[in-house]
Formats: sequence, C-alpha cells, structure tokens
Amino acid sequence: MTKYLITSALPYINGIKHLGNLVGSMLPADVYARYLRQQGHEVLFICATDEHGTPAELAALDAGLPVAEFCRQQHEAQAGTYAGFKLSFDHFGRSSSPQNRELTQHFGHRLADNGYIEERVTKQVYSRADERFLPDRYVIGTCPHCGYAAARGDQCENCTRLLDPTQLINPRSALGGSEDIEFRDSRHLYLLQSRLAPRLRDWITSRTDWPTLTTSIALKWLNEGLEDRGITRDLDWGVPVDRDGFEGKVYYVWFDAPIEYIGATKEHSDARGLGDDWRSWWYDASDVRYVQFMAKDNVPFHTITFPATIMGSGEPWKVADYIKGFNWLNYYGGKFSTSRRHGVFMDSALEILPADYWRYFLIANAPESDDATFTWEHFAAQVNKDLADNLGNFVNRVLTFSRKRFGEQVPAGAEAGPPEQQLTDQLVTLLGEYQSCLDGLQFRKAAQTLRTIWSVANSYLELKSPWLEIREDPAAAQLTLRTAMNLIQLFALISEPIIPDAARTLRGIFDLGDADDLGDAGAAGSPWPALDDVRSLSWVAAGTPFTVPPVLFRKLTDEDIEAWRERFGAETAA
Ligand code: B3M
Ligand code: ZN
Repeated sequence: MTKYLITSALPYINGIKHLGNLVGSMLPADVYARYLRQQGHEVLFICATDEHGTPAELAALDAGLPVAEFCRQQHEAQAGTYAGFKLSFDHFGRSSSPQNRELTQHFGHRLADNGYIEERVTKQVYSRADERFLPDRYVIGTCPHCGYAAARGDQCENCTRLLDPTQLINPRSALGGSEDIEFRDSRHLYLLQSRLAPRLRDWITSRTDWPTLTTSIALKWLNEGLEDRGITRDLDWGVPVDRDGFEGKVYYVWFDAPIEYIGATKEHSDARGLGDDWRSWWYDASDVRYVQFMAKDNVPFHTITFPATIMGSGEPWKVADYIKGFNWLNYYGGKFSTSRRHGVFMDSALEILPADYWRYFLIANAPESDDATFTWEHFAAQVNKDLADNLGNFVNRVLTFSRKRFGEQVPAGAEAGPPEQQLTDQLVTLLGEYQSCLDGLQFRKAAQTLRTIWSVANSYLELKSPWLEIREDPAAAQLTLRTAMNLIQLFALISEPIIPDAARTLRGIFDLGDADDLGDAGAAGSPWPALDDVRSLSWVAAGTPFTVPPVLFRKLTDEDIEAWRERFGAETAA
C-alpha cells in the first residue's frame, strides 16, 4: 500500500467551468483517485477554487458583490457541480483560506531569507478615474506595431506581439475607458527563478517517465532562459505581502494558487481535527507519491514557478513525482472558452444528462496525445454504442431473460466448460491491460480496454445464446446466465472509476448479503478484483437473489442531437 497525493489544477473562481476544464484535470484525476482507492491505497485527492487576482475582482464588480462574498457564492456553486459529476475530492478548498495565506507568506519569507527574492521598482499604470493600479491587460490603446486600436497592455490581439503598457499609443483604462491614467513607480518583489534554473533542469530531466507534453513545455521554458518573475501586485484582493513598505500589496495569484495544494490539505486536516496530518503528505514525505493533473497551459507554472518556490524555500516540501498534462478539448472549431461562453458548461451538461454519460465520453476521448474535438454526433454515437448497447443492453438482456425463465435467483446450471475457460483467459489478459492503462495514466486507452471487456462479454453471450441453449439443455443455458451475471459483477467493480453511478447500480443488482457500503464519493469504493477472481468468476453464487435495474443508459436520438446543437450552438467557424 502506497500513499498517493493527487491534485487537480485549481479551477478559477469566475464562473462555472466547461467540459474542457473537466476533462483536462479534475475528471482524470478523479478516475485515478477512485482506482487507487479501490486498490486499497491510501489516497488524498485535493482540489480547491483559485480565488485571487483581478478577474475575480472584476467579476465581483460586475455581479455587484463584494469580492469575498462573490467568491463564497461561486465556490459553493462550483462545489455543487463537482459533486454532481461525482468528483471524489477528499477536500475541495479555497485559495482565500487563512491556511493558504499563512503558507504563502511563509514561502515568501523563506525565499527572501534564502536570497531568491529581490525588490524592484517598476512603472505601473495607475488609473486616477478608477483610483487603482491597473494590471497590464486592463490597459488598452493603439498597438505601436500594427496600429490596432484596441490592443491590450500585455499583448496585441491583432498582431500577437507581446507589449508593455508603456508602449501603447493613447492608453486608457479597460475598466471605465478613462484616459486619465499615469505611470507610477511601484515597488515589487521578484522571484529570481533564473538562479534556480539548473536545479529545475536537473529535476525535469531526471523525470524520464513523464509525458512528452509535460517535459517539452518545461524544457522549452528552460531553454529560452528563465526570466525573474514579479510575484506581487498592486491589488486589494489576495494574500497580503507582510513586509515593510508593501502595505496594500498582495502576492500575485499564480504565486499563491499552487501553494493552495498544501493549504487545502491543511484545511482538510483542520476541518477534521487531524492536527499535523497534512504535513505527513507534504513535508519530508518520501513515502508519498504525488501526481498532478492539469491542462497544458498550466504546465509552465507547475514545472517551473511552483517547483522554484518549493526548491527556493530550502525546506523538504514535496515536488510532483508525476505531472499529467492534457491538450485541449475543442468545441466546433474553437477552444471551449469561459469568457466567450463557447461550448458546454458543467451545470448545463448535468441538466441534460447524468454524470456518467459525460464521464465516459470525456475519458474515452481525453485529449492526451493531441487536441480532441467534441461534437454532439460523436457523443451520441459513442454513448449509444458503448454505454446503451454494449454495457446496458447486456445487463438488461441477461437479467430479464434469466428472471423470466428461472426466477429471481442466480441459476446454477452445468460446470464451466471450454467457452468459459476461453472467456476468462481473455478477461485476465484484458484486465491486466486495463490496470496497466490506469497505472500508467493512459485514460483513453483505459476506456478503450474497458469497452473491449464489455464486448468480449457480449461475444460470449452471442456465442452461447442461452435463448437457444434453453431449448435443448436448460442446464447449459443456466451456466451461461450465471457466468454472464458474474460478468455484470465484474463490470460493477472495474467500471467504477469511470462511471461510478452505473457501477453502484450494478452492484445493487445482486444481494450479496455483505451489505457493504456502496461507495459514496470519497469512500474507499469496492475492492478491485484480483486476477484469480476473474479466473473463477464466482462472486455471484447460484441461488443469489437479484433484481433487474431500470435501463442503465438511454439511447440518444436524432432529436436530442438537434435540440442540443440548437441550445449550445454548434456552428463550425468557417
Ligand atoms: N486557476 C487554471 C486557470 O485558470 C488555474 C490553475 C491554478 S493551479 C494552481 O487556467
Ligand atoms: Zn499589433
């Protein structure tokens, strides 16, 4: 038994996340956490809302709420959606917690003590009309390179050149449009990450088993040369910088957000009266395997900036043992986007279908080796074929037929013969493959293998055709049905990481008398089957009472597709 610490990138607070966010971090992390728990490992699965920064302030302003209240409400809303998707976080924290404040300030001091922090005076845009400093991207003006009139202070959208707000012609505030702005000197803290570059490079290059996506992004940054980074801002909302002369300044959101992985672990311990337990996951924790999940745009912060913070602290805090990065999930020719409301958002997804439909499809199409595209046609086709037919129909067919002919108990029948032997040989191989996929965090392939296991069960059923067997030899038909029922139990156990609700329904079919906890989110889940159990297929003995559950997955129709295309917008940008 190993201790596994699992973190998913922290969803930003400004609004409900879309399916791209879900598949790019939280969902695969959940599948992995569930699988490891079923295997009997000690797992701590941590996530939180990332609450600081200007976008949160501005969203709160828009909503007419104080920013703290806005974040509280949004945190609740996000937590509700994640519960709806059955994400089994052990703790879903908030980066605005006192725990994170304390830890962030701690790291700030340690870095300074170790000589990795420098004060620098820089010119910042101050809007007299708004009575506040403006972050670079909230200054707009004319691009000095291409003349585009609405270029942002950090980058021109038109010619993509990186800019400094001082370069803009006719700069004005993006908040109220006022041109009454000036450039004021402001003192800030810089993290001298260039000094940590050799250590970061050693660390990255020692991780030979990481996905190329992750290491190539990290090495690209290192090869281009690390720039020292400003880690403080002239803002009210954030972790205050507790240093003389820094009154009214906070740490930059990307500095405190990853520290919240630790902060949330402490929140978890504090909430449960576990004392110093949180430290056992993070500090001097060589017995812990730490796996991080995130989309590719977050990789630089997790391979460079956060590890630089940890290494620069000079303390034995845990760095990631493995970083699983994901590409984009696209929606009709464009990235899913929160700001443009493009794509399917998690709350509306749950309004139209239960979690498992989404979980299965997203994992089966996880953008691992490349970007992937969501279309309603593909979604419906795959749900119908894999979930409704391959899995759902099998379960329903076997149970209703058996009930009709032999009553509501698992039939006994003949001894297993060569077809059963052949079946279990195949299953042992496939289950082994499925486990290697999950162990190796190959989610797409894992779903593919699970689907093959369902298909093998269907082929067995077709081959034996108990509805024909029964005419000549009822005992043979009974053997087939009892075997098929054990396959249903196998499905219940091994489908749980990906489709936990269906798995729970499947586990409720047979009255196994062990009255075990059916595995709520966060609980240990059902024990993972041993390969030997697959060989004997004997979880469900003859005589076990069973019930036929309602249809597991409904078929999605052309009318559904039409309605969803209409509702969510499905025009491919030409
Ligand atoms: N909040 C993800 C984003 O908004 C960012 C992740 C933080 S992980 C520490 O892109
Ligand atoms: Zn330009």
